Amino acid sequence: MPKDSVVNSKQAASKPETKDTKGLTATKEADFSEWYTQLIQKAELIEYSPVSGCYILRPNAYFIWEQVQAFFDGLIKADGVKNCYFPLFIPESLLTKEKKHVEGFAPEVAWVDFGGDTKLGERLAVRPTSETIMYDAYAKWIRSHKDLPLRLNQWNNVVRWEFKHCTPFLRSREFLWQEGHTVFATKDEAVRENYKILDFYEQTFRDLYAVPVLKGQKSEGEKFAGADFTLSCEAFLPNGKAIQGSTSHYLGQNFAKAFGIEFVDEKQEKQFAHQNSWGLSTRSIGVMILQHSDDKGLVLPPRVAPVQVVIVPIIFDKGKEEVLAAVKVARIALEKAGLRVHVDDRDGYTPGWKYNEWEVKGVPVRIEIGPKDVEKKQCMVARRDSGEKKPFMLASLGKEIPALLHQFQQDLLTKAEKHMVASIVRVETVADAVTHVENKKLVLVPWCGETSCEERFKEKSGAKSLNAPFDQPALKKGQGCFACTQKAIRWHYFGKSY
Ligand code: 87F
Repeated sequence: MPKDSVVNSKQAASKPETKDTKGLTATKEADFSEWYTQLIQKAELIEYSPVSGCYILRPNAYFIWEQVQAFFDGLIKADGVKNCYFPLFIPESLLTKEKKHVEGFAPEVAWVDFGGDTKLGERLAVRPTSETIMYDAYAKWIRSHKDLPLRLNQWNNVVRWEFKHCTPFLRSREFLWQEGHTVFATKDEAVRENYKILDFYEQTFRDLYAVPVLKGQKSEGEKFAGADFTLSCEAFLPNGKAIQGSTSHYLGQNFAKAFGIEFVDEKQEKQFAHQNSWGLSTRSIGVMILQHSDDKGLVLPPRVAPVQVVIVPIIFDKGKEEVLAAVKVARIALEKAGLRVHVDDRDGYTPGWKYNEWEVKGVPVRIEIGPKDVEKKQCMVARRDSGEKKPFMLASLGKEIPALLHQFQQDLLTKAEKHMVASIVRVETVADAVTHVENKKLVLVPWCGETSCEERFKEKSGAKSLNAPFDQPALKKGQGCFACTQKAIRWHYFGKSY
């Protein structure tokens, strides 16, 4: 701090430098879980609520979700999907109509038994997902091939009463998501949509969150029980763990048969429809946090950051007016360039204290403007990701900061991509796979596809199957499964995961 600062040092010190205001005390490396807990609270993303496993999304978190909503919503609407809203409550008889899909999930369903003191005639499930209530209506709406395709989406909340340990964003008892439910006359159309939606998810992860994903097909053991097949986007985090980002299911005719979704085709013959369902949830925010953040706190990709640029005036008695005038000009130029700007001109906080705060909150770019800078018609610009600090000319901020943010977004993605690519190891035996998984790698193995191999490998390594990449390397002639004596049918990713 320069000596002639007018920020009263006593005043600054009197601001409680308690746990609430300082940076993080835990590191990502040494105590990952404490680091995450501190980060999400100090970045003002999350507040804990009186209900265990249910979290408050504060404006900083909700803003991110709004960007994702706007982006993904734009993609699906341009593709012809329409939004709608179905009720939160699902009668028990409806939820259990397609037995296979709820079997494993039944313990997680939350129920309403009473309205006031009056016991309900039939208890109501709090929606854990909307297949059943939507398909009950679809059966009424769909009569002819002319009613198809039917492609609806909902942005809503769902409840799954988790008994495992909950973690904000990653696993909570209530979360926000979109659920798309589409119906087609033919398998071909449904499957094509299914892959396309997965591309939209990949785009959302890459372009907004700067998170690269591995696209592929889930194993029989890991797919949604109600589906013929499940596609997924899997992210790979710096701690060596993979995490499922989103899924897209081809439901075949399974639900159509259970709910009577039939149509008369062009030849006047009755057919069961082909369906998809697909979802992306607020869990994706957790994936982004874990991908980019560091020991100083949150690192936000500019495209989702509530504040993209923070300007901190450095005020001394001398030159105060000039600094404030330069700050104002800079702010207007940046806002004109379409950026989300905040000027931190609070009294009584030292610049350093302010820097810490905005670093914890993940603001991508900080601009410092002091009297010496103004004299030189410049300012200092600091990047949140690399910590790099450089002088910029004040007059060119409106052009250069947008370019810097663009580069910032790109650099986050490139860094994550490099890490992901460098972490993928192709191996052919369980022994090699175990070694690499222990070294925080993702293994690509030739697999026969049997669930027993998956389970055995999990016991040895703690790693689960993630997905089988669409881009399959050629299997050697007679290539055996990595875990048994049978022939391999495909290459599949395995890794430790959330
Ligand atoms: C919990 C309770 C009851 C997941 C549940 O992935 C039912 C379920 O069906 C359940 N948890 N699921 C699977 C959800 C499948 C599917 N739904 C639409 C998605 C994407 C969006």
